[in-house]
Amino acid sequence: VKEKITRLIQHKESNLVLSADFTREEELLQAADQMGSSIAILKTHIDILENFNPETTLKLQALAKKHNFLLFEDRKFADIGSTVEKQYTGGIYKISSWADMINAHPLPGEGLIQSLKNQSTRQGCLLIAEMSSQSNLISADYTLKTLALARKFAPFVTGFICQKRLDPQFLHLTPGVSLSSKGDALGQKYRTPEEAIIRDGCDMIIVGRGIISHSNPLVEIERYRKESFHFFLANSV
Ligand code: 5BU
Repeated sequence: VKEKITRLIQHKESNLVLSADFTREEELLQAADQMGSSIAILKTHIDILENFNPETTLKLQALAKKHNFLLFEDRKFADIGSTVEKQYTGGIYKISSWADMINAHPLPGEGLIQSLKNQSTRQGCLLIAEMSSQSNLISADYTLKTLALARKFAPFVTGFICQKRLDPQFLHLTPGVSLSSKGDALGQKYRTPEEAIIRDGCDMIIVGRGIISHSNPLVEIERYRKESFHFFLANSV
């Protein structure tokens, strides 16, 4: 999955992940169709849709194919392996049937990652090694232990959700990026694409409200794409 993403970034000249945090299916599908050409990955929270239906993910897959992006379901699995297996493959969302990428909090330990790996065919997993929110409970030691788990489960573990580069053999996707805001009222902390990529060494930026809450998302997304791809290239020389 890592090689696939790296090729996609070069091909689309985009290291941008759109966090499509919409609560209506029609808004999610419209954004995916209108902005799909600007992104490498579409990140979903499928369980926040109030009108999810079995066709939603088929339509998302069709748009992913049309615009050549990957689907990353930000489910943040964080339970024992046995429970996670059902959350991943079952329920109404059947995440393993459509998502190209998933993520997990490594807190429960190896059994969780093994369970996700057992149920995956083509998917890659990102481990949450750090968070963007103010006063989160992740310590430097926890991050190091996450790195060790990632090495053990590579290449199924493709990379990290993190705030700074941890190990160049993995992809580093970072949330908490905005060109217009420093944070929100509930502890989210933002830095700019330049800070995230050049200073902190991340490979891909995850942007939600900076784009989708902007008065002109279609213009704004191209601004994020161009800026962040420019910094991506500067990092890789
Ligand atoms: P925003 O609108 O750009 O703030 O959205 C950020 C997204 O990234 C949102 O979907 C969160 O669930 C997600 N996120 C985050 O913001 N910070 C983290 O540390 C992790 C995920 Br992990």
